[in-house]
Amino acid sequence: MLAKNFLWGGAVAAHQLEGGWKEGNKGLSVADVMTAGAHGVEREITDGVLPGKYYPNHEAIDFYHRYKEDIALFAEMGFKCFRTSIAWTRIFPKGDELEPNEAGLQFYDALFDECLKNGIEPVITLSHFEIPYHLVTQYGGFRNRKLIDFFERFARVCFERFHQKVKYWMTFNEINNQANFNRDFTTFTNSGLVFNDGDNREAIMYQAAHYELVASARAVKIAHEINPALKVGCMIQFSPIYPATCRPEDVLMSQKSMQKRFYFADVHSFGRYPKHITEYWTRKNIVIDFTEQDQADLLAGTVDYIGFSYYMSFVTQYNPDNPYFDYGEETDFVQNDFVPRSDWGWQIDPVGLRYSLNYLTDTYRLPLFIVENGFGAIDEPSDDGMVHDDYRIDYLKAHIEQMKKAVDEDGVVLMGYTPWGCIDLVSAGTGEMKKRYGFIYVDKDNQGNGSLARSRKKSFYWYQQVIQTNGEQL
Ligand code: P53
Repeated sequence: MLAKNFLWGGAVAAHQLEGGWKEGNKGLSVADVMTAGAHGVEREITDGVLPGKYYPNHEAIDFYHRYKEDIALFAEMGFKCFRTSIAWTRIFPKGDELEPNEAGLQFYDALFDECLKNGIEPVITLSHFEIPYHLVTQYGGFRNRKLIDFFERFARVCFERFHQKVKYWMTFNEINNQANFNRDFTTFTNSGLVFNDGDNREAIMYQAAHYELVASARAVKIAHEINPALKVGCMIQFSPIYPATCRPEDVLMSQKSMQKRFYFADVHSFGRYPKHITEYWTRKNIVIDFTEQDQADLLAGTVDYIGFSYYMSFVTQYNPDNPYFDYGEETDFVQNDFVPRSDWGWQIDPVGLRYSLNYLTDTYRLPLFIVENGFGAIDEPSDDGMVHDDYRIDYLKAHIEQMKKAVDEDGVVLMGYTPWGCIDLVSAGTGEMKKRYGFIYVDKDNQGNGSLARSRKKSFYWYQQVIQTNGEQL
Protein backbone atom coordinates (compact mmCIF):
# COMPACT_ATOMS: atom_id res chain seq x y z
CA MET A 1 0.00 0.00 0.00
CA LEU A 2 1.19 3.45 -0.78
CA ALA A 3 1.63 5.80 2.16
CA LYS A 4 -1.32 8.03 3.04
CA ASN A 5 0.72 11.13 2.29
CA PHE A 6 1.93 9.81 -1.07
CA LEU A 7 2.41 12.78 -3.38
CA TRP A 8 0.14 12.18 -6.35
CA GLY A 9 0.24 15.03 -8.82
CA GLY A 10 1.44 16.15 -12.19
CA ALA A 11 4.52 17.76 -13.69
CA VAL A 12 5.27 20.57 -16.13
CA ALA A 13 8.04 23.10 -16.74
CA ALA A 14 7.70 26.87 -16.91
CA HIS A 15 8.91 27.33 -20.46
CA GLN A 16 6.63 24.61 -21.83
CA LEU A 17 3.39 26.05 -20.56
CA GLU A 18 3.64 29.60 -19.21
CA GLY A 19 4.07 31.64 -22.36
CA GLY A 20 4.17 35.32 -21.43
CA TRP A 21 7.72 35.34 -22.70
CA LYS A 22 8.04 39.09 -22.24
CA GLU A 23 5.58 39.66 -19.42
CA GLY A 24 6.70 41.01 -16.08
CA ASN A 25 10.15 41.95 -17.45
CA LYS A 26 10.98 38.35 -18.27
CA GLY A 27 14.23 37.93 -20.18
CA LEU A 28 14.98 35.60 -23.09
CA SER A 29 15.82 32.01 -22.17
CA VAL A 30 17.32 29.25 -24.27
CA ALA A 31 13.78 27.96 -24.81
CA ASP A 32 12.82 31.24 -26.46
CA VAL A 33 15.27 30.77 -29.34
CA MET A 34 14.19 27.28 -30.37
CA THR A 35 11.77 26.72 -33.23
CA ALA A 36 9.49 23.73 -33.58
CA GLY A 37 10.70 20.42 -35.01
CA ALA A 38 9.03 17.04 -35.33
CA HIS A 39 9.81 13.36 -34.87
CA GLY A 40 13.17 13.01 -36.63
CA VAL A 41 13.45 16.76 -37.29
CA GLU A 42 15.51 18.62 -34.70
CA ARG A 43 14.38 21.97 -33.37
CA GLU A 44 16.42 24.81 -34.78
CA ILE A 45 18.41 26.85 -32.31
CA THR A 46 18.48 30.34 -33.79
CA ASP A 47 20.84 33.19 -33.17
CA GLY A 48 18.47 35.18 -30.99
CA VAL A 49 14.82 35.63 -31.93
CA LEU A 50 14.58 35.96 -35.70
CA PRO A 51 11.68 37.49 -37.63
CA GLY A 52 9.55 35.05 -39.60
CA LYS A 53 10.31 32.07 -37.37
CA TYR A 54 7.79 30.37 -35.12
CA TYR A 55 8.84 29.93 -31.51
CA PRO A 56 6.27 27.73 -29.78
CA ASN A 57 7.39 28.53 -26.24
CA HIS A 58 6.67 32.26 -26.55
CA GLU A 59 2.99 31.74 -25.96
CA ALA A 60 2.96 28.04 -25.05
CA ILE A 61 -0.45 27.39 -23.46
CA ASP A 62 -0.63 30.80 -21.78
CA PHE A 63 -0.55 29.37 -18.27
CA TYR A 64 0.90 32.71 -17.21
CA HIS A 65 -2.57 34.20 -17.55
CA ARG A 66 -4.69 31.09 -17.01
CA TYR A 67 -3.03 29.38 -14.08
CA LYS A 68 -6.00 29.79 -11.75
CA GLU A 69 -8.29 27.92 -14.10
CA ASP A 70 -5.67 25.21 -14.59
CA ILE A 71 -4.94 24.74 -10.92
CA ALA A 72 -8.67 24.45 -10.27
CA LEU A 73 -8.67 21.53 -12.73
CA PHE A 74 -5.68 19.94 -11.01
CA ALA A 75 -7.51 20.30 -7.70
CA GLU A 76 -10.56 18.68 -9.22
CA MET A 77 -8.39 15.67 -10.08
CA GLY A 78 -7.28 15.62 -6.46
CA PHE A 79 -3.62 16.56 -6.96
CA LYS A 80 -1.62 16.57 -3.74
CA CYS A 81 1.31 18.24 -5.46
CA PHE A 82 2.17 20.08 -8.65
CA ARG A 83 5.65 20.05 -10.10
CA THR A 84 6.69 23.05 -12.13
CA SER A 85 9.82 25.13 -12.49
CA ILE A 86 10.68 28.73 -11.78
CA ALA A 87 11.70 30.40 -15.03
CA TRP A 88 15.16 31.73 -14.18
CA THR A 89 14.59 34.64 -16.61
CA ARG A 90 11.57 35.87 -14.66
CA ILE A 91 13.74 36.25 -11.57
CA PHE A 92 16.99 37.31 -13.25
CA PRO A 93 16.04 38.35 -16.81
CA LYS A 94 19.64 38.34 -18.01
CA GLY A 95 21.05 36.06 -15.36
CA ASP A 96 23.94 38.24 -14.20
CA GLU A 97 22.04 40.99 -12.35
CA LEU A 98 22.71 41.53 -8.68
CA GLU A 99 19.09 42.16 -7.74
CA PRO A 100 16.11 39.98 -8.65
CA ASN A 101 13.11 41.14 -10.64
CA GLU A 102 10.26 41.67 -8.21
CA ALA A 103 7.54 41.14 -10.83
CA GLY A 104 8.83 37.62 -11.44
CA LEU A 105 8.92 36.80 -7.76
CA GLN A 106 5.38 38.08 -7.40
CA PHE A 107 4.15 35.82 -10.16
CA TYR A 108 5.46 32.75 -8.35
CA ASP A 109 4.15 34.01 -5.01
CA ALA A 110 0.71 34.18 -6.55
CA LEU A 111 1.09 30.82 -8.29
CA PHE A 112 2.24 29.00 -5.15
CA ASP A 113 -0.49 30.67 -3.07
CA GLU A 114 -3.03 29.47 -5.56
CA CYS A 115 -1.70 25.92 -5.30
CA LEU A 116 -1.67 25.96 -1.51
CA LYS A 117 -5.17 27.40 -1.37
CA ASN A 118 -6.25 24.35 -3.37
CA GLY A 119 -4.44 21.92 -1.08
CA ILE A 120 -1.68 21.35 -3.63
CA GLU A 121 1.94 21.34 -2.59
CA PRO A 122 4.31 22.94 -5.14
CA VAL A 123 7.35 20.84 -6.12
CA ILE A 124 9.85 23.11 -7.79
CA THR A 125 12.70 22.64 -10.26
CA LEU A 126 15.14 25.52 -10.35
CA SER A 127 16.60 24.98 -13.80
CA HIS A 128 14.46 23.17 -16.34
CA PHE A 129 15.99 23.92 -19.78
CA GLU A 130 15.54 27.66 -19.07
CA ILE A 131 19.00 29.19 -18.79
CA PRO A 132 18.99 32.94 -19.52
CA TYR A 133 20.04 33.42 -23.14
CA HIS A 134 22.23 36.34 -22.14
CA LEU A 135 24.38 33.89 -20.17
CA VAL A 136 24.83 31.90 -23.37
CA THR A 137 25.86 34.81 -25.57
CA GLN A 138 27.96 36.68 -22.99
CA TYR A 139 29.50 33.85 -21.00
CA GLY A 140 29.27 30.70 -23.11
CA GLY A 141 26.73 29.10 -20.82
CA PHE A 142 27.96 26.59 -18.28
CA ARG A 143 31.33 26.29 -19.91
CA ASN A 144 32.04 29.33 -17.76
CA ARG A 145 32.67 28.95 -14.02
CA LYS A 146 30.88 32.26 -13.38
CA LEU A 147 27.62 30.46 -14.03
CA ILE A 148 28.00 28.72 -10.68
CA ASP A 149 27.70 32.06 -8.91
CA PHE A 150 24.79 33.20 -11.05
CA PHE A 151 22.91 30.00 -10.36
CA GLU A 152 23.73 30.18 -6.69
CA ARG A 153 22.33 33.70 -6.49
CA PHE A 154 19.17 32.63 -8.27
CA ALA A 155 18.76 29.59 -6.00
CA ARG A 156 19.31 31.64 -2.84
CA VAL A 157 16.73 34.22 -3.87
CA CYS A 158 14.18 31.47 -4.56
CA PHE A 159 14.78 29.62 -1.29
CA GLU A 160 14.66 32.83 0.74
CA ARG A 161 11.50 34.03 -0.88
CA PHE A 162 9.56 30.76 -1.09
CA HIS A 163 10.83 28.47 1.66
CA GLN A 164 7.60 28.74 3.58
CA LYS A 165 5.53 27.86 0.55
CA VAL A 166 7.70 25.27 -1.15
CA LYS A 167 9.23 22.34 0.70
CA TYR A 168 10.31 20.09 -2.21
CA TRP A 169 12.91 21.30 -4.69
CA MET A 170 15.12 19.97 -7.46
CA THR A 171 18.16 21.68 -8.92
CA PHE A 172 18.86 20.80 -12.60
CA ASN A 173 16.27 18.99 -14.67
CA GLU A 174 17.55 15.85 -16.38
CA ILE A 175 21.11 16.99 -15.91
CA ASN A 176 22.31 13.81 -17.57
CA ASN A 177 20.65 14.30 -20.98
CA GLN A 178 23.91 15.87 -22.06
CA ALA A 179 25.69 12.53 -21.70
CA ASN A 180 24.54 12.44 -25.31
CA PHE A 181 26.82 15.38 -26.05
CA ASN A 182 26.66 15.09 -29.83
CA ARG A 183 23.09 16.30 -29.91
CA ASP A 184 22.89 20.12 -29.94
CA PHE A 185 19.52 20.05 -28.19
CA THR A 186 20.78 18.35 -25.04
CA THR A 187 23.88 20.46 -24.52
CA PHE A 188 22.00 23.67 -25.31
CA THR A 189 19.03 22.97 -23.04
CA ASN A 190 21.05 21.48 -20.19
CA SER A 191 23.99 23.85 -20.21
CA GLY A 192 23.50 26.67 -22.71
CA LEU A 193 26.38 25.37 -24.82
CA VAL A 194 26.89 26.50 -28.38
CA PHE A 195 29.88 24.89 -30.04
CA ASN A 196 32.51 26.33 -32.32
CA ASP A 197 34.49 24.43 -34.91
CA GLY A 198 37.25 22.46 -33.28
CA ASP A 199 35.59 22.32 -29.87
CA ASN A 200 35.93 19.08 -27.99
CA ARG A 201 32.24 18.68 -27.28
CA GLU A 202 32.72 15.87 -24.85
CA ALA A 203 35.29 17.69 -22.73
CA ILE A 204 33.17 20.83 -22.66
CA MET A 205 30.13 18.83 -21.65
CA TYR A 206 31.99 17.25 -18.71
CA GLN A 207 33.22 20.68 -17.64
CA ALA A 208 29.77 22.24 -17.85
CA ALA A 209 28.20 19.33 -16.01
CA HIS A 210 30.87 19.67 -13.33
CA TYR A 211 30.03 23.32 -12.78
CA GLU A 212 26.36 22.41 -12.59
CA LEU A 213 27.04 19.67 -10.07
CA VAL A 214 28.96 22.15 -7.92
CA ALA A 215 26.22 24.76 -8.36
CA SER A 216 23.64 22.17 -7.38
CA ALA A 217 25.57 21.17 -4.27
CA ARG A 218 25.93 24.79 -3.22
CA ALA A 219 22.21 25.26 -3.66
CA VAL A 220 21.42 22.22 -1.52
CA LYS A 221 23.62 23.56 1.27
CA ILE A 222 22.04 27.01 1.09
CA ALA A 223 18.54 25.55 1.16
CA HIS A 224 19.30 23.61 4.33
CA GLU A 225 20.82 26.67 5.95
CA ILE A 226 17.79 28.79 5.15
CA ASN A 227 15.33 26.17 6.28
CA PRO A 228 16.37 22.71 7.50
CA ALA A 229 12.93 21.37 6.59
CA LEU A 230 13.53 21.83 2.87
CA LYS A 231 14.10 18.70 0.81
CA VAL A 232 16.27 19.18 -2.25
CA GLY A 233 16.70 16.47 -4.81
CA CYS A 234 18.54 15.97 -8.05
CA MET A 235 16.69 15.18 -11.26
CA ILE A 236 17.95 12.42 -13.49
CA GLN A 237 16.55 11.20 -16.78
CA PHE A 238 16.51 7.51 -15.97
CA SER A 239 16.24 5.15 -18.90
CA PRO A 240 17.92 1.88 -18.05
CA ILE A 241 20.17 0.45 -20.75
CA TYR A 242 19.73 -3.28 -21.04
CA PRO A 243 22.19 -5.69 -22.65
CA ALA A 244 21.01 -7.03 -26.01
CA THR A 245 21.86 -10.60 -24.96
CA CYS A 246 23.45 -12.47 -22.06
CA ARG A 247 26.73 -12.46 -23.93
CA PRO A 248 29.14 -11.20 -21.25
CA GLU A 249 30.44 -8.42 -23.49
CA ASP A 250 26.90 -7.15 -23.99
CA VAL A 251 26.32 -7.17 -20.25
CA LEU A 252 29.51 -5.24 -19.68
CA MET A 253 28.56 -2.77 -22.40
CA SER A 254 25.25 -2.21 -20.66
CA GLN A 255 27.00 -1.61 -17.35
CA LYS A 256 29.54 0.77 -18.85
CA SER A 257 26.80 2.70 -20.62
CA MET A 258 24.79 3.04 -17.43
CA GLN A 259 27.90 4.37 -15.66
CA LYS A 260 28.36 7.06 -18.27
CA ARG A 261 24.75 8.04 -18.28
CA PHE A 262 24.13 8.06 -14.56
CA TYR A 263 27.39 9.13 -12.88
CA PHE A 264 25.72 12.52 -12.38
CA ALA A 265 23.52 10.92 -9.72
CA ASP A 266 26.60 9.50 -7.98
CA VAL A 267 28.10 12.97 -7.66
CA HIS A 268 24.80 14.45 -6.49
CA SER A 269 24.27 11.83 -3.82
CA PHE A 270 27.80 10.86 -2.69
CA GLY A 271 29.56 14.16 -3.29
CA ARG A 272 32.30 12.36 -5.18
CA TYR A 273 32.96 11.31 -8.75
CA PRO A 274 33.12 7.60 -9.39
CA LYS A 275 36.59 6.41 -10.39
CA HIS A 276 35.42 5.17 -13.77
CA ILE A 277 34.76 8.78 -14.79
CA THR A 278 38.07 10.20 -13.63
CA GLU A 279 39.90 7.27 -15.27
CA TYR A 280 37.99 7.99 -18.44
CA TRP A 281 39.02 11.65 -18.36
CA THR A 282 42.64 10.59 -18.06
CA ARG A 283 42.40 8.18 -20.97
CA LYS A 284 40.72 10.84 -23.14
CA ASN A 285 43.04 13.66 -22.05
CA ILE A 286 40.10 15.56 -20.67
CA VAL A 287 41.34 18.07 -18.13
CA ILE A 288 38.66 19.44 -15.87
CA ASP A 289 38.87 22.67 -13.91
CA PHE A 290 38.11 21.05 -10.56
CA THR A 291 39.27 22.83 -7.43
CA GLU A 292 39.60 21.64 -3.85
CA GLN A 293 36.78 23.98 -2.97
CA ASP A 294 34.63 22.26 -5.61
CA GLN A 295 35.26 18.94 -3.92
CA ALA A 296 34.36 20.40 -0.53
CA ASP A 297 31.20 21.92 -1.99
CA LEU A 298 30.15 18.63 -3.55
CA LEU A 299 30.51 16.84 -0.23
CA ALA A 300 28.66 19.54 1.68
CA GLY A 301 25.63 19.56 -0.60
CA THR A 302 24.52 16.00 -1.21
CA VAL A 303 20.88 15.62 -2.15
CA ASP A 304 17.98 14.53 0.03
CA TYR A 305 16.25 12.43 -2.59
CA ILE A 306 16.52 11.25 -6.16
CA GLY A 307 13.96 12.76 -8.48
CA PHE A 308 13.84 11.08 -11.83
CA SER A 309 11.91 10.86 -15.05
CA TYR A 310 11.04 7.52 -16.52
CA TYR A 311 9.62 7.14 -20.01
CA MET A 312 11.43 4.24 -21.63
CA SER A 313 14.33 1.83 -21.63
CA PHE A 314 17.18 1.36 -24.08
CA VAL A 315 19.24 -1.60 -25.24
CA THR A 316 22.89 -1.72 -26.16
CA GLN A 317 25.30 -4.28 -27.51
CA TYR A 318 29.01 -4.83 -27.68
CA ASN A 319 30.81 -3.57 -30.73
CA PRO A 320 34.28 -5.08 -31.35
CA ASP A 321 35.47 -1.75 -32.74
CA ASN A 322 34.87 -0.24 -29.34
CA PRO A 323 37.37 -2.05 -27.10
CA TYR A 324 36.88 0.32 -24.16
CA PHE A 325 33.12 -0.19 -24.17
CA ASP A 326 32.57 3.56 -24.53
CA TYR A 327 28.94 4.55 -24.58
CA GLY A 328 27.54 6.13 -27.72
CA GLU A 329 23.83 6.75 -28.05
CA GLU A 330 23.90 7.14 -31.82
CA THR A 331 26.12 4.15 -32.46
CA ASP A 332 25.41 1.52 -29.84
CA PHE A 333 21.69 1.46 -29.17
CA VAL A 334 19.67 -1.34 -30.70
CA GLN A 335 15.99 -2.07 -30.91
CA ASN A 336 14.20 -4.03 -28.20
CA ASP A 337 11.77 -6.44 -29.85
CA PHE A 338 10.13 -7.30 -26.53
CA VAL A 339 8.51 -3.90 -26.09
CA PRO A 340 6.32 -1.69 -28.31
CA ARG A 341 7.11 1.90 -29.22
CA SER A 342 5.18 5.16 -29.25
CA ASP A 343 4.61 7.19 -32.42
CA TRP A 344 7.79 9.07 -31.50
CA GLY A 345 9.80 5.87 -31.23
CA TRP A 346 9.95 5.73 -27.43
CA GLN A 347 10.03 2.17 -26.07
CA ILE A 348 7.12 1.44 -23.76
CA ASP A 349 8.41 -0.63 -20.87
CA PRO A 350 6.50 -0.56 -17.56
CA VAL A 351 8.59 -3.34 -16.01
CA GLY A 352 11.59 -1.12 -16.67
CA LEU A 353 10.13 1.32 -14.15
CA ARG A 354 10.23 -1.32 -11.43
CA TYR A 355 13.75 -2.22 -12.49
CA SER A 356 14.73 1.47 -12.28
CA LEU A 357 13.20 1.92 -8.84
CA ASN A 358 15.19 -1.07 -7.61
CA TYR A 359 18.38 0.01 -9.34
CA LEU A 360 18.21 3.52 -7.88
CA THR A 361 17.41 2.23 -4.41
CA ASP A 362 20.27 -0.26 -4.45
CA THR A 363 22.72 2.32 -5.74
CA TYR A 364 21.81 5.41 -3.75
CA ARG A 365 19.75 4.31 -0.71
CA LEU A 366 17.78 7.52 -0.88
CA PRO A 367 14.05 8.17 -1.13
CA LEU A 368 12.88 8.30 -4.72
CA PHE A 369 10.40 10.56 -6.45
CA ILE A 370 9.05 9.74 -9.92
CA VAL A 371 8.75 13.30 -11.16
CA GLU A 372 7.96 12.45 -14.79
CA ASN A 373 6.36 9.55 -16.59
CA GLY A 374 3.90 9.64 -19.42
CA PHE A 375 2.81 8.91 -22.92
CA GLY A 376 3.19 11.45 -25.71
CA ALA A 377 0.52 10.74 -28.27
CA ILE A 378 -1.71 12.30 -30.89
CA ASP A 379 -5.14 13.02 -29.43
CA GLU A 380 -8.24 13.59 -31.53
CA PRO A 381 -11.38 14.81 -29.81
CA SER A 382 -14.35 12.54 -30.67
CA ASP A 383 -17.78 13.68 -31.82
CA ASP A 384 -18.79 14.12 -28.19
CA GLY A 385 -15.95 16.64 -27.93
CA MET A 386 -13.92 14.48 -25.58
CA VAL A 387 -10.57 12.83 -26.11
CA HIS A 388 -10.93 9.13 -25.32
CA ASP A 389 -7.31 8.47 -24.53
CA ASP A 390 -7.46 4.86 -23.47
CA TYR A 391 -3.90 4.37 -24.79
CA ARG A 392 -2.68 6.92 -22.23
CA ILE A 393 -4.65 5.30 -19.44
CA ASP A 394 -3.18 1.92 -20.41
CA TYR A 395 0.35 3.32 -20.33
CA LEU A 396 -0.03 5.03 -16.96
CA LYS A 397 -1.92 2.14 -15.41
CA ALA A 398 0.78 -0.33 -16.38
CA HIS A 399 3.47 1.93 -14.93
CA ILE A 400 1.59 2.56 -11.70
CA GLU A 401 1.12 -1.19 -11.28
CA GLN A 402 4.86 -1.71 -11.52
CA MET A 403 5.50 1.22 -9.21
CA LYS A 404 3.22 -0.33 -6.59
CA LYS A 405 5.01 -3.67 -6.86
CA ALA A 406 8.32 -1.92 -6.31
CA VAL A 407 6.92 -0.38 -3.14
CA ASP A 408 4.97 -3.39 -1.86
CA GLU A 409 7.21 -6.26 -2.88
CA ASP A 410 10.64 -4.66 -3.13
CA GLY A 411 10.42 -2.14 -0.29
CA VAL A 412 11.36 0.87 -2.37
CA VAL A 413 10.88 4.18 -0.54
CA LEU A 414 8.87 6.36 -2.89
CA MET A 415 7.72 9.89 -2.15
CA GLY A 416 5.37 10.48 -5.03
CA TYR A 417 4.40 10.25 -8.65
CA THR A 418 3.86 13.21 -10.97
CA PRO A 419 3.01 12.21 -14.55
CA TRP A 420 4.50 14.51 -17.15
CA GLY A 421 2.53 17.18 -18.93
CA CYS A 422 -0.61 16.78 -16.82
CA ILE A 423 -2.01 19.49 -19.07
CA ASP A 424 -1.08 19.49 -22.78
CA LEU A 425 1.96 21.65 -23.40
CA VAL A 426 4.82 22.28 -25.81
CA SER A 427 7.03 19.22 -26.23
CA ALA A 428 10.59 19.84 -25.13
CA GLY A 429 12.21 17.53 -27.63
CA THR A 430 10.23 18.52 -30.70
CA GLY A 431 8.48 21.80 -29.86
CA GLU A 432 5.21 20.31 -31.05
CA MET A 433 1.78 20.67 -29.47
CA LYS A 434 0.59 17.50 -31.09
CA LYS A 435 2.79 15.32 -28.89
CA ARG A 436 0.36 15.45 -26.01
CA TYR A 437 0.69 14.05 -22.51
CA GLY A 438 -2.17 15.72 -20.66
CA PHE A 439 -5.23 14.72 -18.70
CA ILE A 440 -6.45 18.11 -19.84
CA TYR A 441 -6.72 18.88 -23.54
CA VAL A 442 -5.62 22.30 -24.77
CA ASP A 443 -7.03 23.51 -28.07
CA LYS A 444 -3.90 24.56 -29.90
CA ASP A 445 -2.04 23.04 -32.83
CA ASN A 446 1.54 22.87 -34.07
CA GLN A 447 1.15 26.10 -36.03
CA GLY A 448 -0.09 27.97 -32.98
CA ASN A 449 -3.77 28.06 -33.97
CA GLY A 450 -6.55 27.31 -31.52
CA SER A 451 -8.66 28.85 -28.81
CA LEU A 452 -6.44 27.62 -25.95
CA ALA A 453 -9.63 26.31 -24.33
CA ARG A 454 -9.13 23.53 -21.78
CA SER A 455 -11.20 20.34 -21.62
CA ARG A 456 -11.11 17.13 -19.61
CA LYS A 457 -9.98 13.96 -21.37
CA LYS A 458 -11.16 10.51 -20.38
CA SER A 459 -7.87 10.07 -18.51
CA PHE A 460 -8.80 13.05 -16.34
CA TYR A 461 -11.60 11.06 -14.68
CA TRP A 462 -9.48 7.95 -14.53
CA TYR A 463 -6.61 9.70 -12.73
CA GLN A 464 -9.06 11.38 -10.38
CA GLN A 465 -10.18 7.94 -9.29
CA VAL A 466 -6.60 6.68 -8.98
CA ILE A 467 -5.79 9.50 -6.59
CA GLN A 468 -9.04 9.14 -4.71
CA THR A 469 -8.30 5.48 -3.98
CA ASN A 470 -4.58 6.11 -3.37
CA GLY A 471 -3.76 3.91 -6.33
CA GLU A 472 -5.96 0.99 -5.33
CA GLN A 473 -8.40 1.36 -8.21
CA LEU A 474 -6.57 1.58 -11.51
P1 P53 B 1 9.18 15.50 -24.92
C1 P53 B 1 14.28 13.17 -23.94
C2 P53 B 1 14.13 11.92 -23.36
C3 P53 B 1 13.45 11.79 -22.16
C4 P53 B 1 12.94 12.91 -21.53
O1 P53 B 1 9.75 14.91 -23.56
C5 P53 B 1 13.10 14.14 -22.10
C6 P53 B 1 13.76 14.28 -23.30
C7 P53 B 1 13.90 15.61 -23.94
O2 P53 B 1 13.17 15.65 -25.11
O3 P53 B 1 12.66 15.29 -21.52
C8 P53 B 1 11.81 15.30 -20.40
O4 P53 B 1 8.54 16.79 -24.58
C9 P53 B 1 11.78 16.71 -19.91
C10 P53 B 1 10.53 17.45 -20.23
C11 P53 B 1 9.93 16.90 -21.51
C12 P53 B 1 9.53 15.46 -21.25
O5 P53 B 1 10.62 14.70 -20.78
O6 P53 B 1 10.37 15.64 -25.79
O7 P53 B 1 12.09 16.84 -18.54
O8 P53 B 1 10.81 18.82 -20.27
O9 P53 B 1 8.87 17.61 -22.01
C13 P53 B 1 8.93 14.77 -22.45
O10 P53 B 1 8.19 14.50 -25.42
